[in-house]
Amino acid sequence: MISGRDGPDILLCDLDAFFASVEQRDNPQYRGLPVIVGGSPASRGVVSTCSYEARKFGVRSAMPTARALQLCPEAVFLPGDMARYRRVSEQVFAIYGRFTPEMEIVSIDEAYLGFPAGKGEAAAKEIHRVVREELMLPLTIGVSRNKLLAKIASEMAKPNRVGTLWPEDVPALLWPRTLEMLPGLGPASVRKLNRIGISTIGQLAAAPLDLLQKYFGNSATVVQRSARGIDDRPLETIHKVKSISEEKTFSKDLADEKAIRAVLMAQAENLGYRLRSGGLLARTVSLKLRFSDFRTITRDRTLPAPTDSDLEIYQTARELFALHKGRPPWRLVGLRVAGLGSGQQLALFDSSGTAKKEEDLAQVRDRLREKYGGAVLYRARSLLKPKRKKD
Ligand code: TTP
Ligand code: MG
Repeated sequence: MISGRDGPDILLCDLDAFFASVEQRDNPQYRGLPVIVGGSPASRGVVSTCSYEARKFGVRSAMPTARALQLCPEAVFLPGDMARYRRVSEQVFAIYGRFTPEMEIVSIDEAYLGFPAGKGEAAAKEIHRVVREELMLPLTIGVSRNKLLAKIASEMAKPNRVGTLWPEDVPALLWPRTLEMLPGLGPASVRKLNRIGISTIGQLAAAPLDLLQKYFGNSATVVQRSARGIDDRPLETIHKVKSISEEKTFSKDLADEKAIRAVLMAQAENLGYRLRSGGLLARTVSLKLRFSDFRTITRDRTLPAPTDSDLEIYQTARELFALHKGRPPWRLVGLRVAGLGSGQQLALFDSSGTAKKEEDLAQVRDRLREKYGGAVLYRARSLLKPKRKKD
């Protein structure tokens, strides 16, 4: 029996050669060349990742960089820029968030997404297209009915494709493959199994359980269920993210309250956008201030109802600032929203239309932002900020 027929469709989205792809995108002269991103060979660094061109030479993640450069002396070697990769990663996850709030972030370039049964494959194709068009990054998406098969589907489809591995295809497509294809089975386990004559996933699926128990103890059942394509692990969705924050340190301490409020407005807009992208609502807003003597305070407020509204976050921040601003100048200002949960915002002010208009404006802004990247439409107040530093 192969389970997973009743639950949602699951996608595993994994960017291809992520750091190297960002470098090739941002430096067109590296496109088509072997690129290695990693620690310096002089300090015994290791390879973080390498482009598919470099993989042809046998270069792999976690290999000493010195060894990688021996294998591929003509490679472009780069130390990497984590801050930039993190920003790109956030942009990618924000795109996923437009399609579903059911997102489990696994790593900087990998996330599981959930969709209603039957909708996953079409969503995957659309996500693949949007990521290519808007961010110009290669992405592989595996589609199935559970996390395990979605992961295997992506491994089979790599690079830059959408692939499916439905439970009913497991006997034909998965069982003939060797054990290495099964995530979670380390090289030591593979060797043990090979020694007792099990070399394909099909053989593992059919092996007597008591034989496997000798080698795997209590894990034998899980191992065999994996070989049969069964996996009941739920998505650990983004709702478990506890808080989202924005902060800014000024290059010169700021004494102008209006300028601080403009920064708060921009931060509230970013937080509102990030909440809406993830289909989340926040219960609390907290303000962080650092004074010129480095004293730092944070002050929270719980909202009457959960929100994803820029304006409500801003108004709360503004009130907190008025109450706790202390003595100028300020060195850092930050905003955080916490108590996150999923759901639609209650339309509290429907009769007056205020809440509705606010929501419409936020939606227009989000669409523009998705189209053009970064914040494009500011409220008048954000414009007070003299020069918005783009980061
Ligand atoms: P992966 O998704 O494992 O690798 P990748 O995206 O480079 O290549 P693939 O096409 O096979 O998915 O990891 C994502 C990023 O994490 C990768 O670009 C660099 C970083 N990373 C390390 O820094 N060290 C490592 O050992 C690995 C595996 C990844
Ligand atoms: Mg990857």
